[in-house]
Amino acid sequence: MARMEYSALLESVPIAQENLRLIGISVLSCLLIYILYRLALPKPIPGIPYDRDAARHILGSVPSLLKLEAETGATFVDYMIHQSEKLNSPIFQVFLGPFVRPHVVLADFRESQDILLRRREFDRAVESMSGVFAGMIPDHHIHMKTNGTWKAHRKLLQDMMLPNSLASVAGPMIHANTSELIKLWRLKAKIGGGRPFDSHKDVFQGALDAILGVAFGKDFKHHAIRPKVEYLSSLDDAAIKELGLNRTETNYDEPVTFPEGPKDKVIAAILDLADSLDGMPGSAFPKLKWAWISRMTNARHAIKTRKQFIERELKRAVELQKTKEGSGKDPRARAQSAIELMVRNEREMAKSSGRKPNYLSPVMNDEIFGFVVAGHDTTSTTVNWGVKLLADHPQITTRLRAALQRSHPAAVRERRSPNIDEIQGSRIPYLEATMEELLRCAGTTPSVDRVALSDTEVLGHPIKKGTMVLMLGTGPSVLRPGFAVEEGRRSASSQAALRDGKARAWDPADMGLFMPERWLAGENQEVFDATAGPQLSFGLGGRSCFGKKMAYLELRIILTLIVWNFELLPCPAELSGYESIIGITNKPLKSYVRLREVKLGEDA
Ligand code: HEM
Ligand SMILES: *[C@@H]1O[C@H](CO)[C@@H](O)[C@H](O)[C@H]1NC(C)=O
Ligand SMILES: *[C@@H]1O[C@H](CO)[C@@H](O)[C@H](O)[C@H]1NC(C)=O
Ligand SMILES: CC(=O)N[C@H]1CO[C@H](CO)[C@@H](O)[C@@H]1O
Repeated sequence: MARMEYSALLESVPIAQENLRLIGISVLSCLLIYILYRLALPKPIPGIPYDRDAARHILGSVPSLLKLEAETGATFVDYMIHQSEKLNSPIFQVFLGPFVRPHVVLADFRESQDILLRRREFDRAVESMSGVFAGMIPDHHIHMKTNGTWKAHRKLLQDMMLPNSLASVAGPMIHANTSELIKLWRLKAKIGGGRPFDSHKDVFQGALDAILGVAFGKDFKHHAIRPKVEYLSSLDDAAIKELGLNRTETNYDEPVTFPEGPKDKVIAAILDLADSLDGMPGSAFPKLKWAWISRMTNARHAIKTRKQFIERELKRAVELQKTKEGSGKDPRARAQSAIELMVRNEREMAKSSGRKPNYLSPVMNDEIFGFVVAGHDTTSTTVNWGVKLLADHPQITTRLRAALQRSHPAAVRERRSPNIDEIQGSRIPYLEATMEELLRCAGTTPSVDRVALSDTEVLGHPIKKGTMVLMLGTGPSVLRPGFAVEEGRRSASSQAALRDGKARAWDPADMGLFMPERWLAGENQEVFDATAGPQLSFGLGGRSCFGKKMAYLELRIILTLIVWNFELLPCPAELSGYESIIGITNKPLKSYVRLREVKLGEDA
């Protein structure tokens, strides 16, 4: 009816018709824009503290985040910690862009632990993990809901983490490859005469070699560190002088950049892919997401190279299995790589569910590549933080070296590094404690995400199904004093855990310090206690780190060999400090080392 009248009016007044239409369109557009604007504005969850300015901005918290980043070099995790302090609250919400529902941030270990371990209504936050990994490894279980498919995927490589596989496959491989890194660093320490150099790439590539060895076995032909060792060993005095690597009267504090020599193509492809992932966990922010997508196009070649080489390795593993079966021996007993175990598991899983094995599927390809990706950046970042922390705490490093030397007397006598059997056969509480403390202070993975599967409560605040909860692993209650929380606000299971004596907390007076002793118990600090206090480095519960056991083994081997072979001397101030950048992991902005070889027998 109304429309009829309206058009009748228009027909009767033809001159005004055009104007009216324009006005109508303008009003409608304004209304639409206004509605869109209102829709795009953050919709705070009632009762949970937030930054008032952010709630009034269409981009929510992003402008203040970028501002803090520009002014102080802070990462988004620093921003979260900053917010918790500004709002003086263990729980708050942030708004990560238009049309995005609020993210709840939890800066309280006890409640995080409760969510991760005991609360069924929370699961992996698939969207946030997918932001990071979906482009590269779409069929990997890391960004799947906890369901049957996830379980089947995890089964493919699960027995790689059994003590037997770790001892016979991972240990020797990691040790051999880390020894190669030690060789490289000996050369660098000698050629540079103790000048500082960037350790990041070496550690990254050493860890890559190690995990590639574990994944694909002894015959894998692509190495990152070995060509560098060969290249540096080939330089004579004249070349060293000409390249400006030598120490002179004046350059002791100047970092040396060592030439790298020729690079392996497959290694280069993997490194390119890893680089393209860096910057991803910020993908809640559109700017970074676009950066990622455009880089993906550049990374296309690398993706193809990687798919092809893994397919080749898969075929090789299938052939190997056939040969072993043909020889009539138990193929499992002699599996010598993760990919071999995976092929075997695929065959068994196929057999038990009456289907044909699919050895070259995208799932197989992504699971083994995900093993490499998830496994090496995390570990090498932790080691890079580790060498910094150890260099800045010489008394701790000296104590650690003494503990290592006491535990490996034969190696001291024979003036060599401990071998893999010695390292795997020893339990050294001070080494365990140092590893645990490095993990706590490094903040390699500074937060853990979960999503609510149903309407529920966190610290007494109702949240809706689908809300993401981000738990800080390096903030209040882990690395700095936490907030007081009224016991009644905690969940029932959290309160029960306290009654059962299962709640842990650090002493606020020293929780910010790097102090391995905090993990030691007993009269003479002779017992390592992994549950001494809050630690979120590997996440917790059913979706915690798949590779944790291997990560500990790797850290044990790498730390032992580095501390055994080198004194870590302080670097100049401009090459030191604890600022970080966030890639796949939270990395040190500056990772330099200044090394002096430990000569066994001379200092004893
Ligand atoms: C110091 C080294 C490492 C750190 C700090 C680390 C940290 C983490 C964290 C925080 C998570 C998420 C946990 C959660 O949401 O509760 C995770 C998951 C995972 N990690 Fe690690 N990790 C390390 C080494 C490794 C290694 C060596 C591997 C494999 C060889 C690995 C494979 C994985 C996988 C596959 C997942 C996903 C598990 C799932 O979604 O079910 N990680 N890791
Ligand atoms: C499990 O969840 C993933 C998504 O996270 C989905 O692709 C898959 O189909 C699910 N599997 C089952 C058995 O529901
Ligand atoms: C320069 O390097 C060579 C080769 O490593 C070494 O023998 C020599 O002592 C170095 N010179 C100085 C001044 O350190
Ligand atoms: C890159 C590299 O050095 N890889 C080695 C890792 O360890 C295994 C086992 O000794 C070697 O076969 C690899 O060549």
